[in-house]
Formats: sequence, structure tokens, C-alpha cells
Amino acid sequence: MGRNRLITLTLILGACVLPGCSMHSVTLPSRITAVHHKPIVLDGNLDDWQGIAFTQVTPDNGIFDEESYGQGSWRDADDADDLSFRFAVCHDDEALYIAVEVTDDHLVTDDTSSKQRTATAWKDDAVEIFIDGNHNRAPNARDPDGKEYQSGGEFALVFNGATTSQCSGFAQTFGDAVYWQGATNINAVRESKVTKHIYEFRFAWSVMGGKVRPGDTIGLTLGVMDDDDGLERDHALFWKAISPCCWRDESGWGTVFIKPFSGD
Ligand SMILES: [Ca+2]
Ligand SMILES: [Ca+2]
Ligand SMILES: [Ca+2]
Ligand SMILES: [Ca+2]
Repeated sequence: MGRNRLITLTLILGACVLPGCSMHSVTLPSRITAVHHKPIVLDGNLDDWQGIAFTQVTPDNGIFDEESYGQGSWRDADDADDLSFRFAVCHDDEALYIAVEVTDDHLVTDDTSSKQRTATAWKDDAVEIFIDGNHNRAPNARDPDGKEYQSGGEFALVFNGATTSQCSGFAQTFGDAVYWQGATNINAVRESKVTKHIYEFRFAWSVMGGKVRPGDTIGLTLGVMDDDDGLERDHALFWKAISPCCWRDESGWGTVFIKPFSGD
């Protein structure tokens, strides 16, 4: 290793063990591992995620979808208190689980209601999960033939419980364990005004095309929609994607390795 590279590496490692080390300057990993875990309880409580690594996404290291720039009150988030999130993945024998904890200063769900299954989720505080189950990194996840929908698509859960999966091969299937399920901590937020908004998702292998199992690798990203003042969203922050239209090009999404159970 050359001297300059050694110095650079030392600075990076040194910076991240300092008290109060900010993760803002750290490039987000594009590949993460979903470890095997006992089944997650979908209750908006992250106690059952202890020991699983989370990835922190901030306005500095995430990707803003510029699709809506120039419309309404669209802008990048002011800071991490305005919009940031951390997320983690794990799996059991039947499904992939995703936890998302969003930091958001204003909870707004004026365009949706809890029972909706074809909700305009992108207009409110919501999390959108994008799955490329066959991991072919297609240039258009919504190709007119619907080929990509056979192994995934978009699955959105609004904080109030509204959902949509119309842009997937599994429309209006939320709540069915054969397809996908989820929960938020909406009741805790209503009661105690906590500002951490938690989402838990469960995706059965069927919504990845039915062939995905532990040992496989899939494409995946997620975006957090933030509405702070009603009507359209203010911004949308993604883990990995190509902006604008982060939902389109699967090659810009991240990668998830579904690590088989090792027996320990
Ligand atoms: Ca839980
Ligand atoms: Ca906000
Ligand atoms: Ca908000
Ligand atoms: Ca709205």
C-alpha cells in the first residue's frame, strides 16, 4: 500500500471512531446482507431487530429524486431532522423483512387514509420499497410488457397504513402473508408524539418471482417520501438510485445478499 493510500485509510478509520463521528461523509454501501433471523413481529417496534446492522441515509449521503423539482414546495431536505432514515434487512425461511426508522419533523398524511390499497402514497409521509427479484438490473422497471413486475416492483406503505402496490405484479395484495405485509408505530406516535417513525415490512418470496431463496442476491432500494405541509410531497430521499425517476432504472438500485442460515 502506498504512503498516500495508507494516510487516507488512516484518516477515514480514525474519523469514524471519534466521539460524535458523523456518518454524513461516509459513502453508503451499495451491497448489504440480509442475515437469517427469527420471524420479525410486524408491530412498529424495533426491539426484535437488536443485533442487526442498520444503514443510515441522510440528505448528505442519500439520493434525492429530482423528478418533482420545480413542482409545488419541492426542494431538498434542509437537514437530517427534516428528513433522514436508517434501515435494515433480514430474513427467515419464508420472507425478507425490512425495518425503516424515519426522522421527520412534520407528520402529514392528508392525501391518504388507512384502509386504502391504491393510495397516492408518494404524496404523503411514506416509505416505498423497490424490488428487482430476478436481479437483471433492467433499465425500466415499469416496461410496457410488465416483465419486471413478475419478480417485484414498487410496494409503498404510508405512515397511516394506506398502501399501494399497483406498480408491481402484486396489486392490492397488502396484508396477505402470501405476498406482503407491514406495520408502523402510528399509535405510539399519536399517543406520545415521538418523532421517530417506524415502518416494518415483510415480503414473501412470491413477490420476488417465487424462485428467490436464501443464498440468492436481489436488487432493491427504498425511498422515503416526505410531506411537511400538505398536498404533494416535499422531497424523496433514496438509499441507492439514479435520479430523476429513481423508480425506473433497476441498475441504480442497491443489492441485497440473502445469507443462508449458518447454524450459529
Ligand atoms: Ca417488530
Ligand atoms: Ca420533514
Ligand atoms: Ca413529513
Ligand atoms: Ca400530502
